[in-house]
Amino acid sequence: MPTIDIPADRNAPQRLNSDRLTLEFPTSPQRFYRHGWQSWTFSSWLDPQTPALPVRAAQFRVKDEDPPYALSQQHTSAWVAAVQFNPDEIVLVGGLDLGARLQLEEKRLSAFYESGSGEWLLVRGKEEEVFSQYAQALLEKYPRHRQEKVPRVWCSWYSLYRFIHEKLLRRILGKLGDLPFDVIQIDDGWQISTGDWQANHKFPSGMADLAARIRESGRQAGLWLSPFIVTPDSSIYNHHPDWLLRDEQGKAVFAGRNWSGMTYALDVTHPAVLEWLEETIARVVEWGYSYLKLDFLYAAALPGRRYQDIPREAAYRQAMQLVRRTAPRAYLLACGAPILPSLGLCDGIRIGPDVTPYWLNRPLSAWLNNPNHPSTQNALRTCLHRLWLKPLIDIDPDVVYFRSKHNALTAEQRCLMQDFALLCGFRSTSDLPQWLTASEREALRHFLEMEVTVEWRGEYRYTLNGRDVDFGVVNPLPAGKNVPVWLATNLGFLQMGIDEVLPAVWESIQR
Ligand code: 9PG
Repeated sequence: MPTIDIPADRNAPQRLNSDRLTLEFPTSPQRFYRHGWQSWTFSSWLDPQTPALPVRAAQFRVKDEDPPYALSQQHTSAWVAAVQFNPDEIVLVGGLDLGARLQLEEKRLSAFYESGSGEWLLVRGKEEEVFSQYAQALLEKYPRHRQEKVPRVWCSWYSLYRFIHEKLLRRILGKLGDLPFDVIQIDDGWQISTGDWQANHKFPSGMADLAARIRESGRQAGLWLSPFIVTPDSSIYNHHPDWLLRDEQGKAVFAGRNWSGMTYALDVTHPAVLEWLEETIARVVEWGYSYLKLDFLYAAALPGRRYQDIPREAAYRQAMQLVRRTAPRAYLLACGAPILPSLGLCDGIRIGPDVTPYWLNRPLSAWLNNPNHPSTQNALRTCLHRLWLKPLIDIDPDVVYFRSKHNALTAEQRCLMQDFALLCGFRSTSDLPQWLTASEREALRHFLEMEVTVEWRGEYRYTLNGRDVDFGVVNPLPAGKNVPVWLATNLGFLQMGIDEVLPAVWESIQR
């Protein structure tokens, strides 16, 4: 196993090929940059002295972490990590191939490929320089899928959650009027089940009809699907047990719990699954959807025994290649997606957990030691540490809010989210037009239309159109609390029920 010296030349990157390498530093680094595996996974600079503590509730570990390392005692990073010795002295080690992981143990940084070997980039310098060099090296390997204007999106999730129905969406479409959105995207709640991607009873006219209405308004129609997971009520789960990914004991691989219940991963190397995937994607494209938000994608890359014996991230990428071939012109937004294996195939990617109409779900996130969990603060923090991905792919920090109704975020917090979205260059909201005051609606219009000039002023600090903004306020990790997991979980769900579900249900039953 090669032990590598810290690159002597600043800014002269070294490239090497190896299955694993170890860097021994003379002193312990002050900070460690940890990059999360998939969209929602915590990414930030860390104090390496703090122990790597697991998410306390097992039920969230699969959905939020890279499961094989979820209980690791060492700080683990996916594809890239960096260590800092003083403000201008950063060493970055970045894998350029699938399956690269890095772990820090005091003064030693170990980098390895989960299977086989691959290329590494080692570079030393200032933070912005080393990350930019890594992004450039990735860009050579995974050329940007296409360079077009980033679409401005209205998405149904963050107001209505699963409580959508045809009549309500038609009403919203009318009320959006001439607000300059390029895409109206229908999120979770339209399908029969997770796995049966056909319109349910709440969409009696069918999904093609809704797409046609959206397109008549001069916009692209967008649709959410989670094609790599199924729930036990789906026909795949019940009629094609051989399509499920299985662990070494032959048990179906649990892919986490979501709003539809318990989910299980598909074996995306199985020829019948690939055939079904192609049919499913072709069908929604045929319905008229040209923007696909593909969610819970990590499931395809969970560990397990596959029909084809290929590494887990290669299995994911192969399935995404099929999606891309089937929908060559669609805008693909990857969500809950392993980051590096999505590059060059998808147009955009979510780079943080979900936002919420409140700053922090303290029980589910702080008390359970889960900075991956939906919460605006968690979303901003992880996204802030992934801005370096911008040259590679459209980076989606999730929606922003303009509404004050049904919203516990302060005006300052909403403004910070809006500024951050401008920095990312991805603009979307879920606000219902009927929830906006006249001035909020105008502020939204302005946000969608404005030209932005950005200057970087230092770590986390930017000037946006002449205004200084410091995003560093999102960083502090709130203190944990030693309350029982069941109590924290239920209190967290209660907060979601009050702040998220109730307004959505109320809206969905209005005539
Ligand atoms: C639809 C949503 C939205 C959202 C996605 C994804 O159970 N959970 O903890 C959980 C967390 C996040 C989540 C869903 C469930 O969000 O990021 O934009 O599309 O799915 O279900």
